[in-house]
Amino acid sequence: MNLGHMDRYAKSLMKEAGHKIRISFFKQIDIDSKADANDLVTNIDREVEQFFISRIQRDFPEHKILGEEGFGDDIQTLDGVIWMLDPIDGTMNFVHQKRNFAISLGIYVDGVGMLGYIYDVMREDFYSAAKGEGAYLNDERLPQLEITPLEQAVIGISASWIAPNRFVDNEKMIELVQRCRGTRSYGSAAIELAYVAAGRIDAYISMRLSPWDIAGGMVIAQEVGAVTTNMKGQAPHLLGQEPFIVARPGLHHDILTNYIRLKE
Ligand code: 2AM
Ligand code: CA
Repeated sequence: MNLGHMDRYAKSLMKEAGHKIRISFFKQIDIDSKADANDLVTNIDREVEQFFISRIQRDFPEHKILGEEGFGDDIQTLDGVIWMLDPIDGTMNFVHQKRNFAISLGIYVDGVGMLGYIYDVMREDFYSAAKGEGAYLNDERLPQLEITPLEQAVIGISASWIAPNRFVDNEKMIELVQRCRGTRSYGSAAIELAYVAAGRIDAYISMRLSPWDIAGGMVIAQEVGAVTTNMKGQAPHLLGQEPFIVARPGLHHDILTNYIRLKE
């Protein structure tokens, strides 16, 4: 397997898809909802996923694809090469704001993340990493993350997890919000992972993420020393939805042990 070739190929595919999304604002965008009324999907999400799949199937016929919109393969195990794709991460932002969404792609080999990409399409910020070779924002290498105490940390978190909810003890989350320096919510898991990697926020927490939301970002974040786990401190299993945390080392342990109380 030639990872260098796959890396160049994936980067050019991402850029081409980003261009398609930018020009999509000049045509009709049809909005549907999925599981619930606020879980949005558009014809552009579907078209971009189909674009990736047709290219990958043509040029890497042995590889499998896990895509959010379901046009890829039915993935039951992590064996082999799997491209984990979210064609638009942050669809609500795509629809309401026309910015703050990303294409997210991770390429995994036998369950190990080898290549990761997040493309903030409207800013044209391209985050990428190859396992063991560092992470980049456009052409600049991202530095290793240093330790930051909670009192100086900015945490990416949605207000959903501070309000009473069925996943986590929200009183502990209120304590977390009160102790940290500040909170931010960008509405795209991929962008929040990229921001942790770039040192713009210090942690990101979500109680319900899917493999395609985190696959690319995990490769990038790990390359700068961020810790990425589920709320039990284990590697995310990447075959279904799970609570997720990414943070600087030290801070990850502090948040997980002192503030996260899952409701089982
Ligand atoms: P999406 O826009 O691709 O659906 C917003 O809070 C972040 O969480 C986005 O990255 C969004 O991805 C993801 N997200 C929202 N609802 C989700 C759900 N039900 N399952 C998995 N991911 C979800
Ligand atoms: Ca999506």
